[in-house]
Amino acid sequence: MIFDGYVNQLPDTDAGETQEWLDSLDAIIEVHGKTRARYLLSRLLDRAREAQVSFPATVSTPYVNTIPRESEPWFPGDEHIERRIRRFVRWNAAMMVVRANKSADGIGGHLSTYASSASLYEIGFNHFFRGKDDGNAGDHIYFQGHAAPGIYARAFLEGRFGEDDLDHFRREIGRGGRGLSSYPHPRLMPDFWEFPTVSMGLGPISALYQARFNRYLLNREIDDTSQSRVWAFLGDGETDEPESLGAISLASREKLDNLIFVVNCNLQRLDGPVRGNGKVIQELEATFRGAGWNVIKVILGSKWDALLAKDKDGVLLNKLNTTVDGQFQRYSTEDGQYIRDHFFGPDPRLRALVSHLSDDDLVNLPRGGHDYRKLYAAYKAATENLGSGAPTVILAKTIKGWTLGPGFEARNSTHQIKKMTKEQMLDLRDRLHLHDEISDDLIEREGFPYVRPGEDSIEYQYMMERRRALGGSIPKRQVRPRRPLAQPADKVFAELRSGSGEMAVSTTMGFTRLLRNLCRDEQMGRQVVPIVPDEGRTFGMDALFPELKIYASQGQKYEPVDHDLLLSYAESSSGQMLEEGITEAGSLASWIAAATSYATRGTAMVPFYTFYSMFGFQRVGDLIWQAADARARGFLMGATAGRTTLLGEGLQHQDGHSLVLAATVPPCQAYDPAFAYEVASIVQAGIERMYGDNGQDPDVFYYLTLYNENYPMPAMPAGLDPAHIVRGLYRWADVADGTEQKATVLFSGSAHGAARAAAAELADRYGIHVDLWSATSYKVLREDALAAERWNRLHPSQPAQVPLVTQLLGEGRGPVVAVSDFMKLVPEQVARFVPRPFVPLGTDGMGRSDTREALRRHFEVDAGHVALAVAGALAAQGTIDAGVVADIMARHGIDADSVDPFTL
Ligand SMILES: Cc1ncc(C[n+]2csc(CCOP(=O)(O)OP(=O)(O)O)c2C)c(N)n1
Ligand SMILES: [Mg+2]
Repeated sequence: MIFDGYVNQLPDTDAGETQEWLDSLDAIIEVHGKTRARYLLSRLLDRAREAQVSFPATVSTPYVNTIPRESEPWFPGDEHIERRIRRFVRWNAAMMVVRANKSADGIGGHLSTYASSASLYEIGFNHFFRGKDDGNAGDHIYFQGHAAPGIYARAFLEGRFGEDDLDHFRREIGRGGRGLSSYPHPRLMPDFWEFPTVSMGLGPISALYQARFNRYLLNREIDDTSQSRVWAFLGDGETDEPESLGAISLASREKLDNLIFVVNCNLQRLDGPVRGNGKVIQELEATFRGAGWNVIKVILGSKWDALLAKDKDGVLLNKLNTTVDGQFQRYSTEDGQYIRDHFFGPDPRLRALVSHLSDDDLVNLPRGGHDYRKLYAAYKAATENLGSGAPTVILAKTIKGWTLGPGFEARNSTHQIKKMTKEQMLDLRDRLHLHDEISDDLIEREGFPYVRPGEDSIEYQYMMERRRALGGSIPKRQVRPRRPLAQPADKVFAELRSGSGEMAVSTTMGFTRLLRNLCRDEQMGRQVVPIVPDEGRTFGMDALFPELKIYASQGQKYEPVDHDLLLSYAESSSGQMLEEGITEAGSLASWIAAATSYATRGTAMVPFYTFYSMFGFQRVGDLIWQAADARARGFLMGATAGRTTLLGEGLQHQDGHSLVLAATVPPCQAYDPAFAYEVASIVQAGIERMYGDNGQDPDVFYYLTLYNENYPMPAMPAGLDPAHIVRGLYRWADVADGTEQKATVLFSGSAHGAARAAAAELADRYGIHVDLWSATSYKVLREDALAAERWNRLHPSQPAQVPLVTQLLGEGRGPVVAVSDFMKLVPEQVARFVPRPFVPLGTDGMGRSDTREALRRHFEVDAGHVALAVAGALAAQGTIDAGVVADIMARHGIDADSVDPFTL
């Protein structure tokens, strides 16, 4: 306990006074009981807080609303009209899911999630969420993915969608792909959704880092983000994802009072209760409060207020505190008699509290999350929290499937129900009091009809006026460059193109230079965002600390231990680098915020996130997929790449497959450059594609592997068109004049060393001349080839297109051996498009630790194995004598019976 280490170590300066206080407490407990004692202690703590007697916060409070009735603000809206609007939204949201499943059985969708959260959204739409029509960026709102039908239904009421649109919910292929996406997907609805959320946990962590990124933009005086709040709506079940809660301490550390989480606590997830035997709201309160958040619980609807006011013995409070969620869920499905007997029943004092209420009244004691005024109070408090330094979480207790009827409400199966019987629909209509609008005739004619109040209706006028006052309809995604990005000067890249002379350097070092040069660029340098996850030193980026400075919202309040060194750890509130600490998920979320800033804020930023390549696609692959959905533009730099190049780290560090995983993400432009000039050319072309206007799809991002092996970086060959580097393959060295080309070796990344050594040996010792090609991107080559193949399949009567890789390699003769520090699957992406015998070499198998030489021998990607592969393929063709093969094996000491590294 906090007290053990505190009270027991301090001298008691007035023992008599202490004893008096203790005696009073004892007396209270004895005479009035523990509940009263607890109440008094809470009052004392409250008073102490008011008087700014700092005291460690208690992490949980009783199971009642945080904002007492007396502190509820005046509600400025028209409750009646807003309720009517809400009912129309509820109705249409339900109809669109039911109709979707009628027209295509099994198409899915969710009825109950939105039904539980309608008020949580509507209060925001009518009173809080800011739009973009005033030219500013507005609020950033992360809608709970499964609540999408409700958001569409509101857009329908606002006239943004028609019935045909609603009828294309989850039908994303017809009508030229203009369906309504199942969940928030900017990739599929780029004018509507801004933030992808449906993979549980990614919404909350992205929202958190978006709020942080807004502060970064503000502190660096790049964009005035002070008027934008970030709202994240999430499910209570969703909070079990590590990403949901794993970063919340950052929000309070960074004083993100521009951030509001709203947790829809319907006590259920997909299969059943979130905490049947516990209390999820209490658990979340403790977690968030412990992390320094402002926690607002909205548990009880207004009708409970009178009961609580009468609860002199604290029995009601005690019952609320001790009833577990599973039981609350049960009460939601039972009648008034059951509630009277079981909740209020056992204790006569409790039973007496509700003796004046009918059974119906007991059923209708609503949860706070369905009480509009309580929610208004919570949202208002949250939005007035700016300046407090604390982020806010609203924990709103709701019922899953609310208003949908007994077949839905709080049922364990409710998450999955997508259909309604006619009776259930009629019941819903009655419950929503929509008889006038939805006549029996209409139902007879249309089955499950949509209904929309006309433009002259008071509901329409009211909701549109509210949205106008708040900056227009949302959600809305807009690419509206408020701060366009100028292209960097060409000289930024010149240093890398000229090579390193005799000096041995790595592509990582080259990239760090490039990053520095980019940041110094007069035109766009300020818009570069270098991001590292506590790995800057590993990549030599500590060199950037003093110049760029590490972003720290509170500046640097200490004198760093290395202050006298050239490369000291320099933090500043206007720092440019984001040093995220050991969180790949957080770093990726930061990167996404920066990489989508061109749209969310109209402020194009160019983020470079540099990380251990092993901990990228593999560790946070789902966030990368989310980035693709969000149309992120930026650079992911997979450093310490290669299963043999990063030596000594073993199987959890040595990456030989991130390029395989990268191949699964369509917009990802994945490159495996060997030389610094290749890195420079790819980055230059990438910036132009993503932020310039060169006619190519700009909604892509780049993944480049970087290695830590040092070698002299060659200058960019004279006459080499940088576009040839970007297209994925170019001839790096032809055979010597006057010799006959017998085979071809393709290399990528650090494997160029083995390829070049093998080529030299084959030529010098055996007169076998090979040309060397740098394969910078098998992914790009494959996608080009697939496109050609598809075109040919669909246009059989027209002249066939020839894939680029087929054209390029069709020029040569003999076998093609491809070597890289990645799995064979990487070059195999193009195998069937290479019009010659194809032999891939690669690092298949789990990694292990040893020297580079030993590892390359082990994985059979060293010079000896490249030479062997070339000679073996030539011998198989009958072009050379088999003796050459045997000679190569003998000279290199290659053991034909060594164990296959894949099996180890
Ligand atoms: C990463 C991930 N895992 C699983 C799912 C499947 N899934 C969708 S909704 C859901 C339950 C959601 O419960 P909760 O967060 O409480 O939301 P509610 O619908 O109750 O508001 C699950 C498991 C998912 N979307 N994402
Ligand atoms: Mg839930």
